[in-house]
Amino acid sequence: MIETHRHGTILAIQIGNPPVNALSEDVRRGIYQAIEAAQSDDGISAIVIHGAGRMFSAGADITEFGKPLAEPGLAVVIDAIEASAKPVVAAIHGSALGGGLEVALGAHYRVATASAKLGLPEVALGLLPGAGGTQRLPRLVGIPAALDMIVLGSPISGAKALDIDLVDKVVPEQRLVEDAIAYAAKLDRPRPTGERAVSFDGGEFDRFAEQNARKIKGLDAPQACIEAVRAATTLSLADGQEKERSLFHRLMDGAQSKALRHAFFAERAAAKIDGLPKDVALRSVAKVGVIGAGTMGGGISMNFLSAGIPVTIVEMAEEALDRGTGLMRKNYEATAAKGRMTGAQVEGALALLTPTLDFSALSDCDLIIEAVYENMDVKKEIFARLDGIAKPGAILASNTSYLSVDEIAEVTKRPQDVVGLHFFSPANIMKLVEVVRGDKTASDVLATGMAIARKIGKVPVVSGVCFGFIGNRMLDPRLEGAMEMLLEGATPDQIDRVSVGFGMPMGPLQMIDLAGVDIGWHRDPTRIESLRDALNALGRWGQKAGGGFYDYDEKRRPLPSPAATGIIDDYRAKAGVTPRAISDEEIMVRTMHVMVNEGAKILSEGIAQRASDIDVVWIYGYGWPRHTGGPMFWAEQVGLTKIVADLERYADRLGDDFSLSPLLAKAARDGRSLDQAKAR
Ligand code: 3H9
Repeated sequence: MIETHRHGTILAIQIGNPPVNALSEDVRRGIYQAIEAAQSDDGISAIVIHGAGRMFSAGADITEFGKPLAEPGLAVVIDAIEASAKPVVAAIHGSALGGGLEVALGAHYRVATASAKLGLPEVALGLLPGAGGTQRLPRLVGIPAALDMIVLGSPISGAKALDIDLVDKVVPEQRLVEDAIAYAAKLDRPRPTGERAVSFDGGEFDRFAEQNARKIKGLDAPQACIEAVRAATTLSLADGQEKERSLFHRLMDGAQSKALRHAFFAERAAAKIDGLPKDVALRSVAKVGVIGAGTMGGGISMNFLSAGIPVTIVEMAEEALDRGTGLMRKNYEATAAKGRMTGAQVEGALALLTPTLDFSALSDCDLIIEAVYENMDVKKEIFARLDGIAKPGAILASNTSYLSVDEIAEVTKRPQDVVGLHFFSPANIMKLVEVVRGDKTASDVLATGMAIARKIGKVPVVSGVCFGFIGNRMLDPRLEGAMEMLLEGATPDQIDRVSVGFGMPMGPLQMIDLAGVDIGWHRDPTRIESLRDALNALGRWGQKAGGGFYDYDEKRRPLPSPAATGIIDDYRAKAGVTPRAISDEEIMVRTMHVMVNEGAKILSEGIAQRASDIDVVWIYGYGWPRHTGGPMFWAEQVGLTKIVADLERYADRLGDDFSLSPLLAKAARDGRSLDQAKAR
């Protein structure tokens, strides 16, 4: 865990706790003992702390949270570092995050590699830096930079850290420890961070709150972070730390942190595939083909281009190809205009793109992703053609969002090479990819699908084959519930407000407006068999047509629509429906609880490997509020017994297709989690 080495009069303390050098009990004790022993050792003049392996340290050991704290606590260790009579230098490479950076803040001097990542991401776990970070960082870098790092949780590079005086020197990675030792050898006295005063003008907090109001609304941790940093401006280090500690414990006991910590581990659990050897050899993906230059195909291609992987994109007609590539350029340029890419990066990415009308140009691609519209016959035709031209061993993927990957694979002579890669719109931005495992998908194809998704910055989740996979299958009852309640008497705003109030980015009807009210429409305005038909017949196809359930202002904000209200009223009258009052509770059950029920079915059928995978799908694919942990975690916190009781209470309004998931019923009855109930 902790190794010490002497280099002349310098003591090097090395943290070795793979994979991320988390500051577990043994590590804390080891650092503490080494620092204490050094104080009375006349042969030691200064100390260097560094990390073994990939990084300095990713911070406190999150797996220890919620258990009784084993002494010494991290704050005690860091106070001992700061109190050292001999100068202490932190030598940082890889990541110094959370408690890891707090150790470095307790040191008297810091050297780092230019590419090191320094940050206090505790806020993402619903916490604040609880080992002095909120008190020491403002003393070193001032209030505005400290607020950015602590409240927003955004890490900075070693190079940037040098600019803001967070580190004293940048050194090359291969000479990190050596240079840190040389640096330490020249130091003659400690320089405790806690003795510094914080410089501020008083207006920083208001300016920060104003700029970030939207990002931190409704979240406990950012508010507490601000409060803690404010304490640093008036209190001594010791009193400030006392304040920090009490805020930290309050957050740790709260529901939001529990959910956010669940989300952290859920995301990592999703990377693990049942029944797959960990060391399965991946197929190499050096060149990608994309079929279809529509919005999806273009967005998918951009991910690979941005990651430096060449893409050949195929369309049927010159005009569609030009439109698609033009849109990609426009999207890249918009990103550059926001300062997130340079002009050279835009040109560099686009230079990797080969647009073509020649299908056979895909023959040298290692991974080919079909992204044409949702029609089984068209997809089968494409895969049959692909089978004829793709090189042996190429991975053939479909971006289908509902259709059977098995049926698509059947038309090829290599069903083992076929997999689903379901991206979410806009595909260049949304993080989720459902990696759909067909009956015959080979292990290395599945593992490569997961790995390549991660390589382009996505969060992949494995799904089995069923209509709509994990995400869209759960979306269906949610949208259906919303449409039915609209017919029965609720207004669009009333329905959507319940979801937005819960923390979703938009309600179900706003979502239909965004995707297109006319998706799947038969396009015959005289055939009106549903409320959606009635809206479509009058051109209310959603945002793209200026309005659907809502009208939209120039900033695309939804406004109540008299036109839509008229159409809805007429349709209700024709359908002989007398509108009734619908409670928010009923809306909740018919738009949220029904998803949980469907999720439980997805779990029991083995479509999802574990309940937390479903949470990851909804957090990253649909903007489910992360601080509630995802639909399945949320349901377990509310209590499965209550979820079931609510569903049963409204059962007669949930439609003939509704049936309670036996797994959900069983878990509720036995007082177990869904995963536990499934395992039994
Ligand atoms: C804190 O410090 C509180 C203090 O202020 C106050 C205390 C009093 N602990 O992400 P990866 C595991 S809060 C335990 O796949 P990467 C992770 O679960 C902490 N385990 O690697 C995974 O396990 P498995 C503030 C941890 O290279 C394995 O390590 N710090 C921790 O893609 C590999 O992780 C943070 O929030 C941990 N702290 O990314 C940083 N971190 O293999 C959290 C990771 O069994 N960590 N694991 O699934 C990260 O952001 C990323 O792990 C990191 C590496 C960027 C470091």
